[in-house]
This record gives sequence, structure tokens and C-alpha cells, in this order.
Amino acid sequence: GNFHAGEAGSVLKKLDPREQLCFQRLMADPLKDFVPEYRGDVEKNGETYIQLQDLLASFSHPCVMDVKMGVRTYLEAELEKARRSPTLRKDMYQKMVEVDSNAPTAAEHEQRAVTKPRYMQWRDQMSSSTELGFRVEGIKKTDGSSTKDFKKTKSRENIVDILSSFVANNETIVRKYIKRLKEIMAVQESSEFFRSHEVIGSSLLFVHDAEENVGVWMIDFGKTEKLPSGSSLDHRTQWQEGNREDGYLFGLDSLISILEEVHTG
Ligand code: 4IP
Ligand code: ADP
Ligand code: MN
Repeated sequence: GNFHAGEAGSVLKKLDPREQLCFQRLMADPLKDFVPEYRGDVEKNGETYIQLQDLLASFSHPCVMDVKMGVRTYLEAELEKARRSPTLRKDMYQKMVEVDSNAPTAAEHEQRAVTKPRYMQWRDQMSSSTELGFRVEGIKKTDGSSTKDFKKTKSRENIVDILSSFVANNETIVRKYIKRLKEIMAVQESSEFFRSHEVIGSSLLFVHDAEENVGVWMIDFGKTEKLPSGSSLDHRTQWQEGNREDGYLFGLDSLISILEEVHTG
């Protein structure tokens, strides 16, 4: 994969220039406290990696959840590219058929391939991304077992159940998560970085342990793009092609409100 063990307390992620640029900018932004610390680059076996703070380092046997934020998980640039010169993706057709053999159109079955935005749109609609502005991508429990079986998790009720199970109905942990998410949102709303970037495919990483240590961080800026200077996003306005809105804060609003149901339910 993209990750390697780094020095103690760090992880190495394969360098992507766009993500590297984001981490450089983030280190000078109020969001610094809500992303892993960027500790420069490292060469290893002819590959370059960025060195990031290991967010799990201060936990013992942590439970971890990756929640992908936003109403869409592909860039507008990918949509334009697919229109201009479509690349047919057999691997994505395959992944589609494995979940729902009726999902591809007759033409797509014929060519046994789909374009990337077509696959991504289907994934967003099949899951809670389009309607709720986020989706659960994966959960790792304290015993080390993990699940990524959330491709068809879409309804609010379903997500309440998943989140309840993730926090093992621990009220203290839920309350700490809600508090942390509200802090993140407040800082996002005042961040120059956040205002000036289309944040696509980025996740919130939830981490807690049996001692009720709790943290949430923003990760994965591989598809986070700076807008032309002078443009900005509010991350809540409905997306229409061309406005580049990503629905990140729309999703965070709904995630907090769903966690509040877990808390009282
Ligand atoms: C994956 O689909 C994820 O959306 C990846 O994003 C994405 O990589 C892959 O695109 C796509 O195939 P599934 O999760 O349904 O398997 P992430 O790794 O952030 O979860 P990008 O590069 O778009 O982030 P390809 O083109 O890399 O296959
Ligand atoms: P990719 O771009 O390959 O999707 P991500 O940045 O989304 O990679 O990270 C994938 C997974 O790796 C996350 O879900 C998380 O579990 C783990 N991870 C990422 N960054 C860190 C970090 N700084 N510390 C600890 N774990 C991390
Ligand atoms: Mn990614």
C-alpha cells in the first residue's frame, strides 16, 4: 500500500505532490492542530515518502474509524477529463458488479468497463455520501478485527447503529467525539486553507481507547485542490458542476447530529 512504518511516532506515506503541498500549507494554518504533523520527506528504496505524525501513537489498543467526508468523492477535473477523453476502467466495472450485478447499464456490460466518475458517482449514491455528506469507510476494533463492509450503508438508522457499536455505547466517548468535532468545525469555518480548497476524498480519523482517550483528525489530502485565487467555498452550498462545492461541512453537520442521536439513544 501507500504506507510504511517510520521512525518511532511517525508513519510514512508515499509522496503525492498535491498532498505534500497541502501539508505544507496546513502547518501554517489554524487547522495544524487537527491534522497529523508533517515532518518532512524521506527517501526509501528509491521512493519518496512524506513523514507524518502517527496519530495512534498515544493510544493503547485503539479503536479506529475512517469517515470519508463530502457529498462527492471525485474532482470536477476528473469529470471533465472523462468527458474529454474517457478512460474505460475494467477494474471499476468489476468492483461495481461485485456489489450489484444490475448496476451497470447494457452498454457498460457490453464493454465490461465504466469511467471513473461513473463508478465514483455510483459509490457516492449507493452509500450515504450523496444524501448525508459523509460515509463510513472502515472500522478497526480494539481486538484488531476490522471491517470495510459499508459500501451499501446509506440510511441514518444504519449509521446510528454502526456508530453505537463503534463507541460500544460509551457516553463519555460519544460526548468527547461531539466536542472535538465541534472544535474542528469552528476552526474549519475560520481557516484560510479550508476556505480556499476543494476538499475531496478526505477523511476524519476517529480514534479512542479503553481509557477514554479520544481524538479526531483530518487526513488524506491527495485530492484536495487549491481554488483559483479570489475564489472560495462555504462547503455547505449544494454542489453544481462548476461551483466546486464539496459538501464537507454539510456532512459534518449531519455527522454531529447523528452522533447526538447515539448519545441520547
Ligand atoms: C477507490 O474506490 C477509492 O475511491 C480511492 O480513494 C480512489 O483513489 C480509487 O480510484 C477508487 O478506485 P473504492 O473505495 O470503491 O475501492 P481513497 O484511496 O481515498 O479511498 P483516488 O486516487 O481517487 O483517491 P483509483 O483511480 O485510484 O482506482
Ligand atoms: P490513502 O490516500 O491511501 O487512502 P489515507 O491517507 O486515507 O491513505 O490513509 C489510509 C489509512 O491509513 C487511514 O484510514 C488510517 O487508518 C491510516 N492513517 C493515515 N494517516 C495516518 C496517520 N497520520 N497516523 C496513523 N494512521 C494513519
Ligand atoms: Mn486517498
